[in-house]
Amino acid sequence: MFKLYYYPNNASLAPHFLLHHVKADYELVLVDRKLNAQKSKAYLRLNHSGKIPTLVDGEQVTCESAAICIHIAETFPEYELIPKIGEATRPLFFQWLTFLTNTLQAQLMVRFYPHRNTTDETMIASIVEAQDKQVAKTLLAIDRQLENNPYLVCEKLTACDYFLFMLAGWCIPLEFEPSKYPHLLGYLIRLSKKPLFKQPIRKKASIFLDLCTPSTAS
Ligand SMILES: N[C@@H](CCC(=O)N[C@@H](CS)C(=O)NCC(=O)O)C(=O)O
Repeated sequence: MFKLYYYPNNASLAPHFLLHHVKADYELVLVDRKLNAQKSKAYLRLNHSGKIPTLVDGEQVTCESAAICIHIAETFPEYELIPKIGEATRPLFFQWLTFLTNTLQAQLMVRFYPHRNTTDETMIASIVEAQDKQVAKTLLAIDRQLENNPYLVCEKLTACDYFLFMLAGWCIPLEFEPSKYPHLLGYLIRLSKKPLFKQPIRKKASIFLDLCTPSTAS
């Protein structure tokens, strides 16, 4: 039995999708951010950074959303959510998952928590403005990849798609201008129609979809 320490629409969402996809036996444990539970002594023993998510798999404790996704995908190889060793798409899988977590996720963290990146209050608006531009460039790179590929890693749905779906949801409050990213938007709409992206997880995590109306699809 897996235990996923989560908070709705946080970085726990991609692992949550994957656990659901592979029909794992899992339990969700709420880490209540409203009570700052991610910094409680008990949680810090599991996750030294005090960040959500954490996955407990027997004696194995894994932190970092991308690492958790890899662990789940590799534990259930029959679902082919990660290419096998030797497959040409495997390096691409790592390329895109790393890009998502190191670039898009990291940029979004600065965008949403600008005060953590300066000691000068007067700089906050400028950080937000600059970061919006960085996020836009990153989304454009993803949009280009999706121009000729149905999924981020070419032909097949992988853990990367769940990760991107999660991060795309975080972009909604930003100026996520759909016409700038027609391929990304078309892809999100296609994913949203898949049963696995629907209830109960999508609703519970308040994933975006509203933005992805068919009229804006490419
Ligand atoms: N690199 C980590 C980052 C996780 C992260 O930033 N989690 C946020 C929620 S999305 C969090 O726990 N924030 C609470 C805090 O910073 O105190 C991962 O991907 O797992």
